[in-house]
Amino acid sequence: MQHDSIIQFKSYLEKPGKALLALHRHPDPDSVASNLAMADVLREYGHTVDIVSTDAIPSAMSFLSTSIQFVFLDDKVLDWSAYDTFWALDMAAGDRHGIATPIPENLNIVVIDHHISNKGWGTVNIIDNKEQYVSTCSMLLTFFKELHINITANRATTLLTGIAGDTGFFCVWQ
Ligand SMILES: [Mn+2]
Repeated sequence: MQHDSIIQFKSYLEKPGKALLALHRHPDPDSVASNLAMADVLREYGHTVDIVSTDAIPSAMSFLSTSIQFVFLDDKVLDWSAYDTFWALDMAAGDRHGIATPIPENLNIVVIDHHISNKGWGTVNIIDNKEQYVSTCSMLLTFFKELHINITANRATTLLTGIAGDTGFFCVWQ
């Protein structure tokens, strides 16, 4: 991971605010898990956090931490002005969240994503252009370790779930 990516990540992490996180449509384990792990760390750093979703989450993932309640946007409407920063994890493009309300132009957006198709649609773009990471959860694991963020048992389980999901249970040569 490039050093400047870590610096950017750290600077936003250490600036507590009102954080919005969102699952991508038809949320998969990497989307759910990366958002849960990031939300947990953001809270540790003093941010208030909401995770929104426009789709239901497969019940098979219900074993993951429930300390953070998902906000389901059944009408796909969101008041973006309630937030300082949108942490867009595992979201290859700016419309993948399915939210109908347009994103205000002045909102800070931190994109953290492993999809090579991601063109960098955020204010800060931490993207794996070299296909070094199999999942967004793998990227977070690297960031957390580099910054000496405690990988609690809950965070480890959560990140492993995302990595297992995106690799078809580690059946990817990378
Ligand atoms: Mn993914």
